[in-house]
Amino acid sequence: MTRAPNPKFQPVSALESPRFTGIPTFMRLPHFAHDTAGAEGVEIGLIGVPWDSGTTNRPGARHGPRQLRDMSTMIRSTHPVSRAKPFEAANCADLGDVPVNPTDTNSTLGRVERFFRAIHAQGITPLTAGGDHLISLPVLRALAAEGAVGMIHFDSHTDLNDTYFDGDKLTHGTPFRRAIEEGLLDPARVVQIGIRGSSYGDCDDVEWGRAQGVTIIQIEEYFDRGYRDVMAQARAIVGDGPTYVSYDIDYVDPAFAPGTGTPEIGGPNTFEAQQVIRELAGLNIIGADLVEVSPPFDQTGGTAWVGVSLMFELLCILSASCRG
Ligand SMILES: [Mn+2]
Repeated sequence: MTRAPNPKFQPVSALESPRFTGIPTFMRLPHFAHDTAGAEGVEIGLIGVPWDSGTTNRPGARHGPRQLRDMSTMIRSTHPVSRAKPFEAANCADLGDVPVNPTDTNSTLGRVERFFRAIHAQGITPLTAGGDHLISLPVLRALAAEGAVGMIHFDSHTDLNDTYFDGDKLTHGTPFRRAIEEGLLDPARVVQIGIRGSSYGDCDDVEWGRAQGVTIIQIEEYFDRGYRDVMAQARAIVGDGPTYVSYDIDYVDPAFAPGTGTPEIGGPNTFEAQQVIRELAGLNIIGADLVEVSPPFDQTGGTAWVGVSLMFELLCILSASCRG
């Protein structure tokens, strides 16, 4: 925290050039392709995965990263509570978008995995903007290559379903079932928070998850206990082992974040949406994502603004945790 900020990785200052000017990279950071010399020294990479072909209902998350970048130009440099200065604490850069294949799921999963394997080998911690929630699967395939990791997952849905339609195992409702089956996640170190909404059949997703050892905290329990108590439990469950954070924007009540594929009422407001991230401080977090922002369903950009504000919260946690 005491080292001098690296001038190469500073965002454009809004005190010098107004925030509506310039090319909208994530948080006005410099952009470097990960496989070029410019990316040397990057510690946290902000990456877009503009892909939504895993979506089973309302599409549009492929347009998320671009609108998130646009709205992210409103982010300033210092956290209001912790006073964290993530752009000084770690070398952050916009590493661009993964070149996805919008017409082929397996091709895209391969492209995303290769991209994240490369940046993982470079020692870069990813903060990813989706895209629909299936993108977390290839990210985990890359980051958990050395062994199963834990996960704190904020969402209305478990995303632990088995199949859709003609037995399709790869949709945005199935990524974490696949990740557990593939040994990428240690279910005893997985916590899902905020689960709600009508369910398929006999809630097979919840039952299967609990049978594997996943801790699933439905929204009724969350509000009964309060976020501090719930997050204390989440911290204890993941412990100090490597932990991924996956944040679906539909965790937030659709009054605040309507621009998403599968909204569910009865959720946390934006204040609690921030607080739960602040409770992650000090954990061993190996990467994080913010997924399911669908700009066509909120053309005001309000949902994307909520999304990038949560990405800034995540960045403050990641930058502290990657500096040690
Ligand atoms: Mn989800």
